[in-house]
Amino acid sequence: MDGLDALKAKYLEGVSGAGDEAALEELRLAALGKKGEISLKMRELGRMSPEERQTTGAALNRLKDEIDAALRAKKAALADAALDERLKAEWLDVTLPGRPRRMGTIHPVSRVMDEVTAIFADMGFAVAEGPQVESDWYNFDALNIPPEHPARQEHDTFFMARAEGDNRPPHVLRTHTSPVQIRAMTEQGAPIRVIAPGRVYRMDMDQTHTPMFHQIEGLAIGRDISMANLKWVLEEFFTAYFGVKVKTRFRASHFPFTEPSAEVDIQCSWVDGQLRIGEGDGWMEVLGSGMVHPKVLAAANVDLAEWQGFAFGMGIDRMAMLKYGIPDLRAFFESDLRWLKHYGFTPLDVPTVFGGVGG
Ligand code: 2NL
Repeated sequence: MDGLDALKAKYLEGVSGAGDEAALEELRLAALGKKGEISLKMRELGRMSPEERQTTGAALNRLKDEIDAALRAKKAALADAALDERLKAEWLDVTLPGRPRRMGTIHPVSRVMDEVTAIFADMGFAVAEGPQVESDWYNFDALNIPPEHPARQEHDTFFMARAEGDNRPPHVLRTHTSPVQIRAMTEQGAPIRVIAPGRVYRMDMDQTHTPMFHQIEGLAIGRDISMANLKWVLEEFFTAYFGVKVKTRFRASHFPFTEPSAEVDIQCSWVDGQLRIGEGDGWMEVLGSGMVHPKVLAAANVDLAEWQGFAFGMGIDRMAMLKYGIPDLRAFFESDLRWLKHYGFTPLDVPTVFGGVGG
């Protein structure tokens, strides 16, 4: 028994003094491994008398359990200590403010699209969207622009390339968002009230023109919709958009897709080289409009005997320049971060009619 007490003392001391897991493993092998001291002692049991075997066997088993328990406890204690060390060394102050990140801005075109959409939505217009690559039928024929019409000539339309023998109808980059409204009328039928904002393309590039620009068109078809409704809707729109009462002036004009047609001016004045909208006796042209041409209604399968309505179109980029005093159109599409920071809007400030999109 003395032998076992000595073994016990040796291993328990060893365990309590072990500095890491490797040392513990070494002790485990030395005591309990296949060729460990306890295991060897177990083997000697066979040569003992039955009584001796019983007492020594029980003592060995107890010793084995004790050493095993000590090893486990020490292992857990070492892991706890290691974790404590890490927690002391590594810490995180969750009360620190976050690192500042540069926030992007909303482009004036997107902002104005949102403002215009909010105003028309408030008057019952839904937003319609459509493809930017259109068949020439949707972009031209359906809008009463026949093949020989000057607007269709190569000089201002981008045509999609077509391989020799490709028999699909010719396609173009849409030159206005009217085809979106043809699609909406065809799919939904009358009555209908939609606006179609989006990108349009024309081969033109100078101080005031870019080959891609933005347009918003509006369409209202009902049983007795007239030019009077058009005038009210537009005055209501401009007044909400600019945040001051704005009068409009209609001048007779011509578009293939409307009859009669009118160009619309808004009231303005120039004071010390500064444009003021909604005051004075000057006028500035801002959009084209009219009563939808019967041929256009027919192209969209709308029954002429029952329905009529107005349509209008305006440039979004121009509306943004007027409201926010942005001088150069071409800078709109140069992606200059300084320009975007200066003229952009905070994403958190979403325009609504009740919040006042004007001003
Ligand atoms: C302009 C002129 C206009 C329309 C667009 C339109 C759409 C359909 C039917 C009839 Cl589906 N008309 N759109 C009408 C008049 C003028 O735009 O100068 N835009 C910048």
